[in-house]
Amino acid sequence: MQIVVLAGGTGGARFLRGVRAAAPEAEITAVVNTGDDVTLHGLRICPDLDTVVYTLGGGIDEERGWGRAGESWTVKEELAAYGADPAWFGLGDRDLATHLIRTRMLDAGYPLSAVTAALADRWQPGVTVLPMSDQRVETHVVVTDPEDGRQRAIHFQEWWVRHRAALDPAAFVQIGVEAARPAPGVAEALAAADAVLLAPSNPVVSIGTVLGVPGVRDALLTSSARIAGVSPIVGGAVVRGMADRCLPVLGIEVSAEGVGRHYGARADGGLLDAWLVAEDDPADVPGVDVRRLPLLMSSPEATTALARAALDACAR
Ligand code: GDP
Ligand code: FO1
Ligand code: CA
Repeated sequence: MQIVVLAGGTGGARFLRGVRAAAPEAEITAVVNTGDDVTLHGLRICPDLDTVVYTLGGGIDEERGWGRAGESWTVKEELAAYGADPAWFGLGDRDLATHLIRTRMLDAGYPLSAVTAALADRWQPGVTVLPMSDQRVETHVVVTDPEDGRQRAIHFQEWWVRHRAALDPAAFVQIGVEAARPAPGVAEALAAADAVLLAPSNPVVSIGTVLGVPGVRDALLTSSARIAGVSPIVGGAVVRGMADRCLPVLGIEVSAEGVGRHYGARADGGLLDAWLVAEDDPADVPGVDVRRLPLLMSSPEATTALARAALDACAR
């Protein structure tokens, strides 16, 4: 069985752990958002790719949902002692090794997909981890500068980490997306898929960014596989993170129904054959097979059950 999962970082990675447990014999391909990627201190950092590889490879710090377990921050402290900007983005000592390897390989001319495969080789995630694209695509956020009231774009990481999404976002812009193409293997995996899953990831800056890469949506829709999505909104709220700060920018209601309608029914040119929502959540999504079940990935068992239900929704 061949499964493709579109994913961001923390939510996507945890869901992927469940898919791997629910379908141990399957060939699973994760197509991961790279819009969060950023260059800081001269290093190329790919948060969602690293969260997926660390989580599936057993290296993630579970509580943070990013970076390495057993981390130390000596280099970060030394950088701060030099007054090196930015101090607001924490690079752990163990995590730094990943960014050093990635930056060296990118500088040597390897595409991001090859770099990701090389890093994953150490971690053995048990799924194929593909960046959505080998071309650089960065999410920037248009905000009104509190100092001078003028609109300007800041990198997503500055908005998310430095400002904790407190600056009202006027728009999300994926710089470079027009020139991007799906990474090698993405279209092929979608063409061969028996099941395609939209992880319970941020619908705007994770799933939305992946879908925005020219060619991805077409590859999804020409796939013979059924497409099932899992709502990242439970009880009208995010489970964690700040997707509720992102959804209104696209006029999407912060609800399972709102996100489901946003993805849309495949019969109407949208993406979904099925939509998984929490048991008490209203979700009238015309043309979509809405299925209700516990949606919190609160334990490995719960996560596996959720993943299994998503795969069942793809079964013919
Ligand atoms: P990020 O890139 O680190 O922000 O992670 P993702 O975009 O992959 O996922 C973030 C989303 O995961 C948030 O909107 C959360 O609401 C959602 N999420 C986190 N834990 C759970 C969970 O247990 N169940 C569901 N349904 N969604 C979750
Ligand atoms: N998130 C934070 O809130 N604070 C940090 O200092 C931080 C550092 C960091 C370093 C490497 C990395 O891969 C991720 C990091 N993140 C940090 C998380 C990151 O901003 C988010 O995981 C995603 O980009 C948001 O989806
Ligand atoms: Ca992310």
